[in-house]
Amino acid sequence: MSRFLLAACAASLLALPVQAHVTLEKPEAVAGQSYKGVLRLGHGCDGGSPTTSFSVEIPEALALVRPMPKAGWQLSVENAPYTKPISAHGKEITSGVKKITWSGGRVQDGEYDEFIFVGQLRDEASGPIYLPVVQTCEKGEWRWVDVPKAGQSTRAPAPVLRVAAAQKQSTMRVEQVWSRATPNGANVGAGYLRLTNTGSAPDRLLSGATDIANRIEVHEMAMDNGVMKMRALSDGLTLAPGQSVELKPGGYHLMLMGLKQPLKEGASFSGTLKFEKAGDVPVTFNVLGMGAAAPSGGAKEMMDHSHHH
Ligand SMILES: [Cu+2]
Repeated sequence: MSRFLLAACAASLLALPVQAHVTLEKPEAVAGQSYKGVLRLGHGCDGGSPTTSFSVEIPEALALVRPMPKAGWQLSVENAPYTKPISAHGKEITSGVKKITWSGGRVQDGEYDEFIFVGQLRDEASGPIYLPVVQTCEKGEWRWVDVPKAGQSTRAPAPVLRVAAAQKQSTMRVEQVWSRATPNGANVGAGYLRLTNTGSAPDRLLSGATDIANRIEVHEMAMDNGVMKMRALSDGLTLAPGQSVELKPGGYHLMLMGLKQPLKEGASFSGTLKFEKAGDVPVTFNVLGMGAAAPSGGAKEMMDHSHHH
């Protein structure tokens, strides 16, 4: 290979900025969360013409958008009604920014610049979201609007934002999870806890599971012909929004059916509770003494006494 060709290869490697599409500095986001979009401009138009205007279209999945002004540039914003309103700070917002244009500035071909906005991804946003950009130069323009199809490369791809689903926050608060020691040979055990439905819809505790028993049922104690009896709640235990329910000895409780090993005071074991809406919630049961009535307050006192005497 001649010296000339080598030089030409090196030059083409150095010419990489031609490949610098308009991209987002942070191409990943999470549904329901705020997002700061930094659009990066890497070069001018064909022939090295300087950029004088930069506009971006905002998809509906990106709501509550506010552009950042740039010194030396005029900012103009087009608003449009949302097809679906979004609530912010307790208010229904029915329209928002559809297009942002920065114009009247100048970015030379060999320079780099950024165009910035903030917004919030809707809860239901998912997958790739495209933000078409038009870069206008003194001579010509680049339309960064192509949406790539599988296996195809495009000359001027639109900046893409990949949106991940939000981690679902549990709407069921589970506290003070405990159990009672069992005598050797017992084939059932009990579990107790306090539940609070922090969601806005009713939910039901359906059942549970643990490695140390065949299954966990939801039971209640109730008077039947003057006799206290327990029965399985086949429809589960319903909690209204905001409601707290304590599962405790003599009332609602979890029943560990087919206990595989005795429960020893001071030990703990894990399991999951199954809720109709909140789904599977992992829990750890702390095993208290056989006579324990609750993990704090009176029960603790009782236990402490039993140790002292
Ligand atoms: Cu029971």
